[in-house]
Amino acid sequence: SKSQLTYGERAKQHPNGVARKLFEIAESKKTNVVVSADLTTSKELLGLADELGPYIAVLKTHIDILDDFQPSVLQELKALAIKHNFLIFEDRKFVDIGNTVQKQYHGGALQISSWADIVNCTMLPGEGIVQALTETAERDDFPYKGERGLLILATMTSKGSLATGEYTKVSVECARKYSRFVIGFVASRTLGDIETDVAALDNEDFVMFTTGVNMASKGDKLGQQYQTPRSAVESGADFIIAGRGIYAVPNPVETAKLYRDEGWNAYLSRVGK
Ligand code: 6AU
Repeated sequence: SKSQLTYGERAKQHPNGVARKLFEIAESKKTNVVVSADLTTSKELLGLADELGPYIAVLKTHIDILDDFQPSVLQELKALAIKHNFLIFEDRKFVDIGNTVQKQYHGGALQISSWADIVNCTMLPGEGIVQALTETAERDDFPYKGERGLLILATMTSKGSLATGEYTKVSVECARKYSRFVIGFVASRTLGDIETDVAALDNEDFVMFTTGVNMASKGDKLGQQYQTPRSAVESGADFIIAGRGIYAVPNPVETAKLYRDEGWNAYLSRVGK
């Protein structure tokens, strides 16, 4: 399967421009870390992005949790993404009918499609949500056509998650049908039946982002469940998403390097290097 190939090899073969860029960044910076920058002021968010930029492949945002949001923060984030060569993933988890998610993706106060390389959606609404997002990203009048990608949230890390079974199965089917825009999944193979589903075809290369990654904790009081970077990569993660394990410790930079090293070494073992 594709998880035996190096990021560099996958970069050369992948039909989607964002996936290619992602793999190129991972290969050149030797990192598969995505930092979940769940901070609530612009100053903290930008500060973390600048400090951790050299060690991460992707910065994941929840832009709607900023207390002091102003459009200028997006310009500054973009500038940092260029400075440090990382992609931006807005963890918006679209979950609505096609007509609504198209407006939420492009419009409103946040104009997500103008700055986020990657977004995600849930499969709760059914195929229509992926169809709507794919069609709108492929329109000739969309200025970022070909420079954007979608991840489907195929399993969830929270205790008692309902994103299992049939839900996960439809996630995989939809990713296949709309693979022009869907570059992969947010999922943990250890949590669902996604392994058998994704392993089935060989002519495809979905990127697996695994969240719920923490080196120092097993979970939180609100039902979050953690595994280590190594365990995530060993069970198929291409990119590991870590939030509090990195930003809520005394030394985020040193800690980000530890996550990078553990994630990278697990990847090297997986590809046999
Ligand atoms: O490392 P943490 O627990 O501080 O943060 C985990 C981050 C949060 C969640 O909103 C997000 O990952 N997340 C997701 C995503 C990325 O879609 C899915 C999921 O199942 N669990 C989860 O924690 O920003």
